[in-house]
Amino acid sequence: EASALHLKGGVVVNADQETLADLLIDNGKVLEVGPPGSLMAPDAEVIDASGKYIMPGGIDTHTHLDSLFMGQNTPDDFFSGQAAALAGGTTCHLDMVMPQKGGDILGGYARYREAAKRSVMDYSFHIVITHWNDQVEEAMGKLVEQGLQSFKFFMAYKGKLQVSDELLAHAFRRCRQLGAIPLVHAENGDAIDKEQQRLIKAGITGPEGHQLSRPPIVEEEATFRAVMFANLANVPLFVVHVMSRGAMEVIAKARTAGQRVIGETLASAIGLNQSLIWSSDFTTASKFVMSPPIRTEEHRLAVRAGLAGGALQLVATDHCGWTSAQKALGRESFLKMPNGVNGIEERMHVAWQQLINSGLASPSRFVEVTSTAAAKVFNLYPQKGVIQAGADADVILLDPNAEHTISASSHHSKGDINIFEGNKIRGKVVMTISQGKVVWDGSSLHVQRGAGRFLPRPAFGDLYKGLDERDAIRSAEMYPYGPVPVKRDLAALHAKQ
Ligand code: DUC
Ligand code: ZN
Ligand code: ZN
Ligand code: ZN
Repeated sequence: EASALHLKGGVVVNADQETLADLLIDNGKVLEVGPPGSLMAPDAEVIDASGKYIMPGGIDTHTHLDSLFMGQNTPDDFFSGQAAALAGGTTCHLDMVMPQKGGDILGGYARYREAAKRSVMDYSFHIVITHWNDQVEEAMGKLVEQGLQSFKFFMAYKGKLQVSDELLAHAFRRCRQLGAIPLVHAENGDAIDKEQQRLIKAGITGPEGHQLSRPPIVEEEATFRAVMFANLANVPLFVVHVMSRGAMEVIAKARTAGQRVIGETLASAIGLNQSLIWSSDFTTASKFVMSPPIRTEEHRLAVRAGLAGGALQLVATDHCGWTSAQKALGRESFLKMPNGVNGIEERMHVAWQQLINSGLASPSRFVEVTSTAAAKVFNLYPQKGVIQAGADADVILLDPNAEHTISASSHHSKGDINIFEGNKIRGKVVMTISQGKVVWDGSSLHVQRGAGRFLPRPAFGDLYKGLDERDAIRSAEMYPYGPVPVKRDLAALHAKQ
């Protein structure tokens, strides 16, 4: 049993306001927030938060822990990946359940639930769907009943994960019917496949071939197509890893027209440009190979401004950090290079540097794009994503004046690569509190294997009835057609289709 905590003298930041306030934490929850000096808790451990921001812990909406991808197992499992996350101020994440051989969706999900028993912080999942039949439709219904309300579709990785337009059309309707939200990896896999063949034939086999085969337009086109299918099915849409200006503009335009589209960008998109991909040194270039690719400085600045200004809604990581030995598998051909980069530990610091130190955004907006929006979109709010009485005590203290440098030599992730190597950051998470306990004190981790909890997330519908419609992210009324009744009778559901 952890003792109660009394945080004094800090600035409490939520998505809607910043106030000088004290905070009482007990029993894993925020007990009270009040004016400085107003809270009484004689037995609580006092933490001096003066000069620091007190913010909701980060929520990373997009990670790949303990996963098999492109024939490789990710170095980070739920223990190491989450420990790294906590050291970087992220206290909750949503991991991608990748399909297993044979495509058994419920079996694949069960494997992840088992792997997540090592967890040190709270988590949930998105379920990746790669094929379609009656069993899949039924499995989706069962998963929604178990508290999973988000399904991911890959529009790239031809012959492997890629789904057809026909599947998207059918699956988006199924999501709408279930009150679930579809996620898309938006890149035109057919176009990429042709470009890859053309480049390999021309003898371009290095990491630059990866970059050349996936230009921004293949991302923009697929984003548009997904938005169109979501419009047809009258379902909200979540576009993962928006890396380019064009894709962002497609999303912004749809939102302006009233469509519920959520754009997720990444720490790598706002923090880095692609310059090092063109390095003649294979080891250097290979570190940055991910899909969609990290783009030019022009795109970085556009996406960063979009995140600050509201064209994009949140920032995640797509954390899938490989070792240099795994990256070396792509020496012969970029087609064999495991795609992916680290970020689960660095995201909060990179976002702080890029949004706050650039002067583009306020601490409130930082909280919104790193935590609150994620909680709302994925139905974890107000348990997560806000500091108020009754919320989970997932809280960070950030010292805006502390400086540090990101490096693989000091990170907690198991990969030996850090794409943000050498980045100097002003602003440091000096304390992370997870479930009411101090798990990171600015230099050491105090985590407990198995402490993390699976968070069931109800489908949209009755839950959000009556919430404020003007909410920035408008998740209160995520569905343009109003609250969806959550039906449990699959036979009846199917008969209606
Ligand atoms: N892209 C990556 O780079 N890694 C993991 C999955 C993905 O789509
Ligand atoms: Zn993806
Ligand atoms: Zn991913
Ligand atoms: Zn059907």
